[in-house]
Amino acid sequence: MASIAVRQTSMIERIFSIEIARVTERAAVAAARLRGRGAEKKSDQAAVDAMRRELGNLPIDGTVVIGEGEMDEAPMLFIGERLGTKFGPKVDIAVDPLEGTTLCAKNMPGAIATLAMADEGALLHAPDIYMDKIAIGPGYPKDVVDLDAPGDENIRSLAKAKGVKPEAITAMILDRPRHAELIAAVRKAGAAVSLITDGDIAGVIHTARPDRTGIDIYLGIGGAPEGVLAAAALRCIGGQMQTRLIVDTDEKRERTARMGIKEPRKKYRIEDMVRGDCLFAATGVTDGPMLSGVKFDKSVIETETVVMRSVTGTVRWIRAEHRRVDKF
Ligand code: VTB
Repeated sequence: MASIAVRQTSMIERIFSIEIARVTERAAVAAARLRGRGAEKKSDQAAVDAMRRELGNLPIDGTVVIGEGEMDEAPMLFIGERLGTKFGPKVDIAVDPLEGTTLCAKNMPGAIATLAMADEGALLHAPDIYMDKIAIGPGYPKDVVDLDAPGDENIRSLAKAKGVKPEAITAMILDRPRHAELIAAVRKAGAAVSLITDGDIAGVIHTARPDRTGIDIYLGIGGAPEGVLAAAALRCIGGQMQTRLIVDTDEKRERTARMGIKEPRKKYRIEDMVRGDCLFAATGVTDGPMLSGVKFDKSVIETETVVMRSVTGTVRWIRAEHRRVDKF
């Protein structure tokens, strides 16, 4: 009896790995219609509406744990919102319907629609505050780099573990004034720095395939919700990540406590942010190094989506042609 139940659960979970692609596809198409219009809020809202509509059709009893904000500040996909038909497994859902609203508004590379799903209680309920992050790909000894070590030291440790000179290492970092010192330290160690204007979920994912992306390590401070989504992706494809919430005001301390976080200064690893198996999906909105953006043809809309499943580590790249253009 128990084994039938287990088989059914894993079958449902396998089916969801395709179903969640539908959700991010719809969100990406909705946002892509507004690419390059300088309309950050509008394109985000379009992605939110589409994602929420599609999630509502899934046979899940889902709760949004990473969403558009707390209940009073976000009308849709707010943290705590229940989604799905309710007839199905209890799951946590983390969403970023449009990661890189500015990239979409300016039609710059790298905007994506993204989502992660895990068993109820498995995902860290991160408030929308900053988070310090460090991530590397698979195949290295545990904790070879350390969130609390200086940037140059991490570059040297990583280079040694990879068996190369620091000059052969490339770090990806968000281009922000707050990272000036970090960038200088990484360069001082001899490594190259690849700067991005937005989009650190993709930034972290890049580290999982350094041979293809040229990125060995992701460093710096970005959004905490994006950190949890990135951790879900790395849980599926392998790699290491360490993070810490930046709780530097009373207001943030309160919000963090309200999310149920008891140790706000804790250094999180992937298994602390995603405590169990998960699914991750992302669809390109604008063309980017990881995913192609949505292409609109007269009768067909093309999307590219990556779906990952931690149970097996399978990564699927789904290029879809949607014929019912009117349905999107
Ligand atoms: C990052 C990045 C996002 O926010 O998390 C960043 O991944 C952090 O915030 O795409 P700041 O912009 O305040 O530095 C985004 O750029 C936008 O959500």
